[in-house]
Amino acid sequence: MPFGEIVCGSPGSGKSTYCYGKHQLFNAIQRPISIVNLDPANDSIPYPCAIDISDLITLKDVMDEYSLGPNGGMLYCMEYLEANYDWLEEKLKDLGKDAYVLFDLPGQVELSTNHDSLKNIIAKFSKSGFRLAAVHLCDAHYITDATKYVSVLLLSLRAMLHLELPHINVLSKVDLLKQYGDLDFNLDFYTEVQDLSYLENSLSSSLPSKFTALNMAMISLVEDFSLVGFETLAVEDKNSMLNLTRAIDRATGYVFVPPPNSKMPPEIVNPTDAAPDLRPNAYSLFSTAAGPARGPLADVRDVQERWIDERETYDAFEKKQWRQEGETVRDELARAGKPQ
Ligand SMILES: Nc1nc2c(ncn2[C@@H]2O[C@H](COP(=O)(O)OP(=O)(O)OP(=O)(O)O)[C@@H](O)[C@H]2O)c(=O)[nH]1
Ligand SMILES: [Mg+2]
Repeated sequence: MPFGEIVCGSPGSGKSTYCYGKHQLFNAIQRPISIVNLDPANDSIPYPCAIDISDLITLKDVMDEYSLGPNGGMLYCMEYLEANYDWLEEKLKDLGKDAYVLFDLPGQVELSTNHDSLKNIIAKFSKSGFRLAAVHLCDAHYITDATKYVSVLLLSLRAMLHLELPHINVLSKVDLLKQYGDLDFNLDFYTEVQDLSYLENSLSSSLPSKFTALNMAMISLVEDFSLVGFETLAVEDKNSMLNLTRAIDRATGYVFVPPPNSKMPPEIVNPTDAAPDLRPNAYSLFSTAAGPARGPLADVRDVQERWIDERETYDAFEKKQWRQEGETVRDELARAGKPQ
């Protein structure tokens, strides 16, 4: 059964970079992955592309031929893809029944909030057997301002209701948060979306009172649905990528069984050295996969410590580790008489 992720989110939220990062991570752990570029304006694709919508249609051709602007042209491209779904279906079949496919979408938010083509295409994926999750990236910069955070909450809720898939919202680029100054609350306040009434002070200090009331009304709408929450992502950080991968696997029900004799990074499976409660139970792989997340940066308070409170200390520590690893490799090469 093929599995996959619909990677969506606003322009520049980090979708293509995330796909590339995931490609590198999955190759390292020998887990299957194929990436489908569904952005017809993506002319500098960073990752190896299994299927590219540009082979079917490009935004530039549509804009030239029909005198459309970039937004109208993008919607046309998606409608064209929906009408020519056979093209995509044939190519997806070639990826095999055990494929794990990332669909890198364009940044136009209306595609995941109110336009029907993407939703119809997703329905066709599901009909052909795909188990999918929507991975909705939001730039973490938005949590630095209460009004922007409210807009992100609404956008995320709207995408969840529209796409009707198992849904993971992600605050991307958390590694940059520290440079935007102090947050009003700890990171877990923004990721857990528990008691948003605390936002009232921040909202009333930056807006006329009538807008504060409107914002508070929207907040209570988000709270009433009680659906929105966020994972975090710093794409260059392996632990961050592994934790997000785990959250997505739990949403889709994917259980990764490594190929026999494969060499795994120590953080993932270490059957001999790990404490018993950290070892996967070969007889209940699914319960292990669906169990509580453990390991580095699994808790959002650790993410806050890593990227906000103690960022310099961690950066210095990692730099030292990399230097030591480099020296070890160099020494080993020298001992083996190989060129460095
Ligand atoms: N520091 C940092 N930068 C990131 C991260 N993820 C993405 N970026 C940067 O954010 C910028 C936008 O990333 P893209 O991957 O092109 O974003 P996108 O969502 O694909 O953009 P569109 O396709 O235009 O909608 C790039 O400069 C990336 O290097 C991250 O986790 N940390
Ligand atoms: Mg992109």
